Amino acid sequence: MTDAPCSTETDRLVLIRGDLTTVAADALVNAANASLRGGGGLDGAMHRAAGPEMRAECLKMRGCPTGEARITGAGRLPARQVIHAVGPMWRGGQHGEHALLASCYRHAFLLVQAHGLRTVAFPSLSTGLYGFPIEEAAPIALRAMREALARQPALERVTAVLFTDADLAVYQRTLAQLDSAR
Ligand code: AR6
Repeated sequence: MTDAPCSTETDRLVLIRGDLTTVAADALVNAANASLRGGGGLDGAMHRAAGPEMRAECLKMRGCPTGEARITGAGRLPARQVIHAVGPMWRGGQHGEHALLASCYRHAFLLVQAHGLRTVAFPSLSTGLYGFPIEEAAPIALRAMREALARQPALERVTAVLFTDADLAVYQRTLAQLDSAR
């Protein structure tokens, strides 16, 4: 009998369909905008669910540049912290959008590491109101997640929470393609 395999990056990367505001994790990542003052989409839902304390903390931050992230408490959300990541608005794909999206994920993982967080759940950043095509965003997101899992052994679980079945299918297909290219 062989021992159970040790946790690989693949075991620790989970894709689910769901509502991020109800997912329990050390950190939930919000799809914020540069003002950090809240907005529509997931950002609106996160702020409504978290309550006024998180909003007050966000307002003190004085914004966050696109491609970066900031961390606050999570108020009433089922998490210890919220990481507010500011993804790029899609402007046709020739304005650095891909690099900025990758940078967003990297910054979020730097905060996860700096704060000793072991589980983190992400939405699909930029692919809603900001219009980034999900087929192009998914490989950027999944590569960043796998790189972080490889570099951070203390990271127990990274969950990508997709809002629709169609988005989940894109992520599943993309992950299978990345795996087969290994
Ligand atoms: N759980 C998981 N995913 C969700 C949820 C949810 N509850 N709600 C939406 N999504 P978006 P963006 C998905 O528009 O594109 C805000 O106004 C959604 O289907 O929330 O980064 C901010 O203030 C999509 O796949 O964020 C910014 O101004 C993904 O989350 C701007 O929108 C991201 O959609 C940011 O735009």
